Amino acid sequence: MIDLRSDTVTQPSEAMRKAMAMAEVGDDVLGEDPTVNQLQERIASLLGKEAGLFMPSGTMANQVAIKTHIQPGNEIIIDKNAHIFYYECGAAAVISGGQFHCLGGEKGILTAKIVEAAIRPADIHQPPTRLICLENSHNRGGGSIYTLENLAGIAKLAAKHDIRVHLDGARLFNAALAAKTTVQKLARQTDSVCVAFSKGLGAPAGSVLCGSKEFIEKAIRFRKMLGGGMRQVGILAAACLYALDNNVKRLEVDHQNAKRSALGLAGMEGLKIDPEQVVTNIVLFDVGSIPMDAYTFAQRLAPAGVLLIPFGPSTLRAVTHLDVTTAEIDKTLEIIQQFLKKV
Ligand code: TLP
Repeated sequence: MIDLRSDTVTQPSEAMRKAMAMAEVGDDVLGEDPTVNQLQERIASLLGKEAGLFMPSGTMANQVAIKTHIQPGNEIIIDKNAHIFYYECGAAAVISGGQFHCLGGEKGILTAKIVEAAIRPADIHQPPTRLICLENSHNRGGGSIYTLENLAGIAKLAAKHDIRVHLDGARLFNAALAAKTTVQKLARQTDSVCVAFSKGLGAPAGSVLCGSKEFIEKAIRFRKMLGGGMRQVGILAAACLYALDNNVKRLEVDHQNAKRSALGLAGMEGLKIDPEQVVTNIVLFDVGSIPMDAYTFAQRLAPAGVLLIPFGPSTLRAVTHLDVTTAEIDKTLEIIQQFLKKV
């Protein structure tokens, strides 16, 4: 089975499992897990932040960040397709009492100009804008990315209005690679940032939230409140450290495979995709002119050996990752071509 539903489906390799088994551990709620501490310090320094905090998931990292940044009734500027708004169960409303001000970025990417128009004036009738949440790369935007200049423009605007910026960098390493910059340059534009290890980097779980020392000291309490305080969790942190050492550089292969599949799909009758737009490891394509919705397409394709995820009524998503080879991408294209002949 060629599983392109997400880069979250990757299996920990033998070597990663060995690193996990050998990890030195301690009680992380007491701050005594040496492997977790090593990971937190390493990521914070890599991202140019003062401190880092290990999280069980990207969702918790985002939600703890929001809780740490805002007060109930505050407004959060966000793209309407951002993971935080679209896929996190309304958590910011439940946990932080935040109100979203949703904007429509181009492929999910906001600009200072779009954001500026949404910042609330000092008017007692209106909710104060306190936070801007950005996503890089942007999942529902098809792996689209922020240029460093664009991020810097938003950061400058936010600082002028005393608004914080949080970056959902679940796929920040992919974004930096595609933007030909470093994760540090991107992260430096924001007050807080989280990166995930359970996506393209291939670890079974784990995200790290980074920010100032003061921010992380506050965030630890919220992580505990939400049940994210874990004990001998160096076992997971060891997988993340292994991923950092071994799986960052190879993301290039995933990007090449994504481009290869986009080019292949673009040549197939009935499918709509612009390969130029595919810059990281996420491929979105449209089945618009085929008499079948995306859900049925994915369901009927599965028995032929390819798993995709429906991402809208006529949109499907394929994500490349370390458990899919270039040969399997070619096989996928063959299978889809055959499938299209039959429908
Ligand atoms: N994304 C998952 C699904 O939830 C859609 C996927 O398959 O892509 N931020 C971004 C940008 C994400 O894509 C995800 C997961 C998260 C946060 C949440 O991470 P987890 O699953 O660790 O809570």
